[in-house]
Amino acid sequence: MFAQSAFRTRYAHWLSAIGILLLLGGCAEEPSALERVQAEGVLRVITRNSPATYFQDRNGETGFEYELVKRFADDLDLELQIETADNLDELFARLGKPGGPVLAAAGLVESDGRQQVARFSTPYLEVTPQIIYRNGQQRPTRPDDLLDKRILVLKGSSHAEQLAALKVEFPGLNYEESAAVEVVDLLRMVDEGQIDLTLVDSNELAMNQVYFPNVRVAFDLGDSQSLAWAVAPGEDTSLLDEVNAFLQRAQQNGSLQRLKERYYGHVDVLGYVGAYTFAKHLQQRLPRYEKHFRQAAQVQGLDWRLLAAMGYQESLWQPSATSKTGVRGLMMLTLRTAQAMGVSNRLDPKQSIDGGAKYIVHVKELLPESIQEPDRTWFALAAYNVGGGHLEDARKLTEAEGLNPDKWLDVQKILPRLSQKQWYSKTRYGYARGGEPVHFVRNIRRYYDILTWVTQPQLEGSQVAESGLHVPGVNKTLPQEDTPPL
Ligand code: BLG
Repeated sequence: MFAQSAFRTRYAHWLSAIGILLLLGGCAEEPSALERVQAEGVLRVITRNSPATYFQDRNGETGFEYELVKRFADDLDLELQIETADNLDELFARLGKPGGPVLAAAGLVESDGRQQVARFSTPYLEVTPQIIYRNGQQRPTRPDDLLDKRILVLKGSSHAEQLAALKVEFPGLNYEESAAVEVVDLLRMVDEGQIDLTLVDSNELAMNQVYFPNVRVAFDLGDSQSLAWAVAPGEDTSLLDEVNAFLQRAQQNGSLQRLKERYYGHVDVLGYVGAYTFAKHLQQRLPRYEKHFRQAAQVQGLDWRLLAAMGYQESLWQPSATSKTGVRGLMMLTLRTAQAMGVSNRLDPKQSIDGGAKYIVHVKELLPESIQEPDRTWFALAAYNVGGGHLEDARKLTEAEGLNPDKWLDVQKILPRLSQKQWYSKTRYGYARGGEPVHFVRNIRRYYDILTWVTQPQLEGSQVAESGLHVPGVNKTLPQEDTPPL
């Protein structure tokens, strides 16, 4: 099937290529940028390798820019080829070179200095440049507080341009630019006290706050700015017009908004305090249990990061956690579940993790065949939390509403009804705190995404060791030995 559609696609491209040649022969006009891309059947895009743009995760290539540009390529029936530049100067230098990338999708601010090197699309995201400092240091609140500080920004960035403009007003301002780092490195350097301050865009911070417990926003430097895609400068606007039409469609059909929520919504979901608390626990608690998560996941055929995400949601990775209802341990097993899974001591973290892993596989196997992945995993999590009986009740109510009982998006809308008498009185298993599994699944999915980003090999700067948690862009392994509890 794939081969057939690939054949058709390629065939179509040849036809359009022949069409263009005929056109050329007919009127000797140069094909437009868009026609050239269509004739070749390939969209070459240049980006940066960072969590906010493009990286590899458990499912392959991903990232905000990647997903958006992939939709654009799909809309035009083109194959997408991504290249990455080591720094921004290189990115602009390569854009539009013969045989090179025709489009840059890399979280680029449309700044004055860049008008010479590129033409920008309509904006797809508004961001605010933010001065970042280290928690515990005196918080700068205005531009004069930046004097006599060690400030580092990306070479060739809009932030370097902003600081250059500020230096005209405050000649005592000093800052450095580096082409050897990415935004994650800048944030890490602030986090670890190697530099005093940096300047990054609000979306980059939102995405990375969960890795760096000590970084804080000092103040916004100037007004919000627009991120846009870029093509090479010149008269030909054919590709840019197509890009703009696509961005407008993505805006109107809500797909752009959904993408923004997925990538930049952590802080909205976790809150600022939640985001840096998670970062702290990632460094101080997870290393103690990572080995157990990996082992249990291997035995049960699961992704260890999903188990770790469950453990964070259940207990914030605390083995002695106890709920009001007497559920206990790192994976919060009820006494009944613990007994059924052969767990003799729920407070033993290894036993708890092994029991939790076994139980999630067990409840997943009991789900109807009609529920497919990835929904199947989300349903299994809900059953882990609220029980299979109540989940089945919610699925029946979902069906009665004309919604799809095999889709998590639909069932999660109905689950909260299990705590309202008018609804639960009609069900087999009766009352349940139906809102709880909805939060449970939403949070775990969020933690799972974050853990996936944190542990991706590509951003680690060094070869990944089989165990040991890495922070993206950081050439270090966090300690495995016990650290004092918070
Ligand atoms: C779950 C059990 C399910 C059980 C449901 O409760 O515990 N899961 C585990 O033990 C892993 O087996 O389903 S049943 O066997 O079909 O009845 C329903 O009873 C645990 C949940 C309960 C929840 N945490 C794991 O997610 C919990 O502790 N909720 C109370 C929070 S508090 O009291 O408000 O703090």
